[in-house]
Amino acid sequence: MEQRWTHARLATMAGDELGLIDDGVVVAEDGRIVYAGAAHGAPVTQGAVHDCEGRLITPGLIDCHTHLVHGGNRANEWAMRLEGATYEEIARAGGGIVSTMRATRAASEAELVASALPRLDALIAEGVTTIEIKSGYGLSTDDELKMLRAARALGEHRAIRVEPTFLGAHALPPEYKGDSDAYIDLVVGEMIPAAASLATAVDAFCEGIGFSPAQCERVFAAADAHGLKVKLHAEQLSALGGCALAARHGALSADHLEHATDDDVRAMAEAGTVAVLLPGAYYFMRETKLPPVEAMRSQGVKIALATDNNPGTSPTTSLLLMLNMGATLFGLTVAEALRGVTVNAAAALGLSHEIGTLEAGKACDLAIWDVTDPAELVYRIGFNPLHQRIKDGR
Ligand code: DI6
Ligand code: FE
Repeated sequence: MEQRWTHARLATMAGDELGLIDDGVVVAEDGRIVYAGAAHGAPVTQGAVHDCEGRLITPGLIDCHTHLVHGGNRANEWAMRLEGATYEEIARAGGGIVSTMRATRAASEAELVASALPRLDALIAEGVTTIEIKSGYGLSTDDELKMLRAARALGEHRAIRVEPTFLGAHALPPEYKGDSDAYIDLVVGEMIPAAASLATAVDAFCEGIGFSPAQCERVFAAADAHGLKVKLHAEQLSALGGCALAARHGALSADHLEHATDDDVRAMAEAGTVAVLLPGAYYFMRETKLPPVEAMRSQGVKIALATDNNPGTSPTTSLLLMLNMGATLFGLTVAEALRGVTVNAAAALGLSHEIGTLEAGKACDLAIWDVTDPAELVYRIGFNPLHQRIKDGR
């Protein structure tokens, strides 16, 4: 079926900036964009016409880094942190990721889906049409697969594209009693082969409280062997060389990056690895070390922004808030912030050919906003001006 959205201001994200078109039209056929551009050049079509009355249309938003599926929450640990305990102290005392592991193991697939749905709905209400969801709180083969199935099921409960990522190397489960190499044996020997049909990418937590670069390298090798794309949590709490490792392996993205060096950024630029910045975690952890945004800019590294929704370090379900935080905390421009949740987020998922811009041939995923100036989307704090969200033309 043909459809046409008229009298719109388009932020197509084509080219290097916002790709603004003042009197714009989007034409779609069978869920795909066949034209996005100036009204005067639009093809003549039949079918439904939607008058946007001057509203702004952006590509549907993309949250390219989340841990949306998880059991329970950690409000209690947050309260402890407010009384002086540190994240690392809580993690070493058996709290942290491992407490979410226990709650996640105790939940059925259906319970994981049910608990994630309100979070997903919050993102959908802000115009999100694609979401990446990681496993990583099961930490046994069965529980990791359960998380991935729950992530996929969310994409059947709602009109949203879900990209499931396998993050078995997120934390060491206590039954391994400190033997992280033995756990990585399980990740590469059993989990990745079993997850290969459910996940589209493999991630790991390269960190002092996570896994070493050498261990992450084993995870990447297994991912390669199963034809899965890779990405990495790198340089969040310390500089371990994760970025360089990710770049060497042609990773889609390296994520967090507060402690990344200029050399890391250069390696990412050469490899085309996207920098996924997570201002919610920076804020919630009261981090003070800023990611090297200026180096990313000058080296031409693509920057994406995501919620990192997770119960420990970023309990946010607002990608619009991340736009504001990316600008206020990290110094991104309006165009950088908005490209970070559209075209560059698509690149971080290896989906540039499918989504992220308003261009012929892409999926007709639109966010129609009750604003005319794109800066309003970045400027407001805690206000949602979404007028309508279109997924695959519907
Ligand atoms: N980095 C993070 O910020 C989250 N995971 C990761 O690898 C934290 C996960 C948690 O604390 O539950
Ligand atoms: Fe994360």
